[in-house]
Amino acid sequence: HWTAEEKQLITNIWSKVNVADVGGETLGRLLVVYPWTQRFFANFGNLSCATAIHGNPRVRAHGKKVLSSFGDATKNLDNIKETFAKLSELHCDKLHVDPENFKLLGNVLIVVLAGHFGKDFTPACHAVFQKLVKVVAHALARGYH
Ligand code: ZNH
Repeated sequence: HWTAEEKQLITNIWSKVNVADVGGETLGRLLVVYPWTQRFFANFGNLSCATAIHGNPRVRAHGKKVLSSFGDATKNLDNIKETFAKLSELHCDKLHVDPENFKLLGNVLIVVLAGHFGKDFTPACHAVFQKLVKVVAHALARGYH
């Protein structure tokens, strides 16, 4: 369900994404804007304020891990469900992350990408990423039962 243009756009943008920077900023912002999401990271140390969150090396490292994993979607656009099947079970059975959080993270990611790319984040880029984060969130929610 992806056109050649959409695939091209995603590959092109993703090749320019700094996964550590964008990942760290995305997870950090999620924790600031939706503070209840901090409960999943109680063992990450100081999350007492926005400055502490954005300066927390464990937030940055985990954000990088999550965004690298998200990048797998861009390389497997035609089988995103299978790509995230294992992770979906992990987030459900072991981590007990409410799948609503995948949508929140996706929207924060779009804000961060727009900030990083500026004028290059065109309406077409926005549309294709909105679609991608939706498909990924759906794939991650699939293993919930
Ligand atoms: Zn997650 C983990 C991915 C979202 C929470 N994650 C994780 C990992 C990965 C991921 C890859 C690792 C695994 C292993 O180790 O094996 N995530 C992901 C993705 C996404 C996500 C792709 C989307 C896009 N997560 C998320 C959210 C949340 C989370 C939203 C909440 C809020 N995760 C989590 C946790 C964990 C994880 C808690 C665990 C951590 C530690 O290590 O401790």
